[in-house]
Parts: sequence; C-alpha cells; structure tokens
Amino acid sequence: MRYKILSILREKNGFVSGEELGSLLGISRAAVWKNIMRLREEGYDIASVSKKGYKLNDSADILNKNEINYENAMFLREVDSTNNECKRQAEKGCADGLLIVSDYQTKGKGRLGRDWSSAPSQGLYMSIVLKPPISPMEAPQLTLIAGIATAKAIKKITGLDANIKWPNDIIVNGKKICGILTEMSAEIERVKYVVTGIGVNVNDEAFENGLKDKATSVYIETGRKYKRNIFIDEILGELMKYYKLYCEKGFSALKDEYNKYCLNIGKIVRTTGSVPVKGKALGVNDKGELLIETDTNIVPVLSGEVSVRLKNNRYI
Ligand code: BT5
Repeated sequence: MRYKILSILREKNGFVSGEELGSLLGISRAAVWKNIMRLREEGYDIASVSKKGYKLNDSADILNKNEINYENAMFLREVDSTNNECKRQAEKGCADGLLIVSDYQTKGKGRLGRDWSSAPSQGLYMSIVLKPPISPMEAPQLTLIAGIATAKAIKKITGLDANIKWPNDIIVNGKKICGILTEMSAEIERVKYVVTGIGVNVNDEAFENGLKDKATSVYIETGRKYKRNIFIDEILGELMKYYKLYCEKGFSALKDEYNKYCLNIGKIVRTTGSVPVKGKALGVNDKGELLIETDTNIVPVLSGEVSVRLKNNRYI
C-alpha cells in the first residue's frame, strides 16, 4: 500500500491531500498517515503541510525492491557478496536473468581473491545470473559486454568520459569507478550459468588510504549525488540489448563497440603472470582477447588469465 501512495505522490508531483489519497486507495486518512510514516522511516523525504497534504521530495537515493524497475529482481539490504548470492540462487535453479542488488556488501569480491570495497548505501552492487549458450572458454566475454553496457550508461547519465581498461575496469580521469567480476559454473563443453557482478562507485565521498589514489566515484567526479536506481535501469537496458546480440551473433558482433571504449589501445602494456607479454595493445579480437604487438609478433591474451598493467602502472 505504501508504494502505491509513493507512486501517486510521484505522479502528481505536488501536494496531495490525505483525503484524496485515502479515497483513491479506499483507505482512511489515518491509514494514509501510517503509511507515510513507514515511507519516511525508509528514508523517503515526504513533507506534510496542513490543509495542503503530502508532497514527495524525490531526489533522495533510496534503494529497495520497489525502486528497481526490473521484473526478476531480488533486493537485499545486506549480503556477503551479490555474486555469492547469485551463485546460491543459481544452484537452487533460479531463472535465467535473476538480478540481485544490495545496499551493502560485507565481503564484496574482486578477481583472484581480491576485495571490492563496498561502503553501505554509497555504491551500486549488483549481479545477474545468465545462462548463455556458450562454452566455458567464452564466459569471460560476459565481462566485456557488461563493461560496454556500464561505460555507456555512466557516460549517458553523468556525461563523464568513462572508458574500459581491458578486461574489467571502468576508468574515469585515470581512476577506477567500476569493476566487473564474472564467475561461472560449467561442464566440460557447456556453461551451466554465469554470474556477472558490477560494482559502481556512485555516491562515495572519499576512499580509504589504500584506494585513494586509484579509485573514484561519480560524486567525486561530478560533485553531484545520484539515485543508484537510475544506474540500474540504464546498465540493465544496455546489458540486455548487447546480451541479446551476443547470444545471436557471438562476441565478434560487439568487438568494435568494445574497442571504442578500450583505453589500452595504442598504449604500451605488460601482462602480469608467469610469462609476461609486453608490447603495444591493438584492441580486442573476435574472441575478446587483447592483441598485444610485441617486438616479434602479435600475441592474443585471454581475459581472466592475466591482468594488464599500463606503462609505469598508470591507467593513462
Ligand atoms: C574487480 O576486481 O574490479 C571486480 C569488482 C567486482 C565488484 C562487484 S560488486 C557486485 C559484485 N559482487 C561482488 O562481490 N563483486 C561484484 P579486480 O580487477 O580484481 O579489482 C580489485 C581491486 O580494485 C582491489 O584489489 C583494489 O585495488 C581495487 N578496488 C577495491 N574496491 C574498489 C572500489 N570500490 N573502487 C575502485 N577500486 C577498488
């Protein structure tokens, strides 16, 4: 009931009397008041003025299931990691496309056992279960697709020049604003499911010492606080569009789009790993591998296998 009140206040975009709300919803004015109080407890900024009624100030960044405009979504106030929760749900046989969003991750994960710093109510932490008809080798391509979708969404919403450092970092002004983690469960030739997790630093005002020099947020870059649900909408819209194309035509259909955002191109890079490759990055190929031109030949590097460092450890 309270979310029906919320949507009426949103729609009217001005004062609505308790009487009018009550008669629209078939409840008493006292019941309207009770629901308004619950909405305020959830953080919604609703003014009440005698003889005028209630008015919603809709700029607050509140995240709950009602704010997520996606049918198959689960919202958790707190979770260890949205990727872990997706995996638990996938093991229980959840549907393709299940989205999990949380306001706070107690154990946000990066790749290779690294942490993802996940301050409560600041960043966007979301993961999606996908069941594409691909082989395990191709699963890292989902990271690249999520990268295009997220970079594009950040650019569209904020105007920031967001680009991708292959394979999974989204960079703004030389600092990381988003990271993507793809995990999978597979048989030898077939993926059972893939979980792609996206973490975007949206309203973080600052980062702890270890991250200060390399992390940034939409707020730090623009000086503006944003509603995280706008990012969910935009990222999912783009992701689903690219994902459909990917399932129909494979990664080769998205290669050029990825390369438009790939800030490694033309730069000297060095892979980390047991046999490092050093040379000029040429962009990704039809499989999503980064092509590196060394002194002797062109070497394709598999994503998921190694990290790439730019010269002098700088992103740009
Ligand atoms: C990533 O790993 O960048 C993948 C991050 C994926 C996070 C999402 S949030 C939703 C979903 N649930 C999860 O548990 N994870 C996913 P990697 O390339 O390994 O980068 C990790 C490194 O980035 C860390 O070692 C830090 O140096 C840095 N880092 C950690 N937290 C950061 C943050 N909030 N912003 C920018 N950099 C960060």
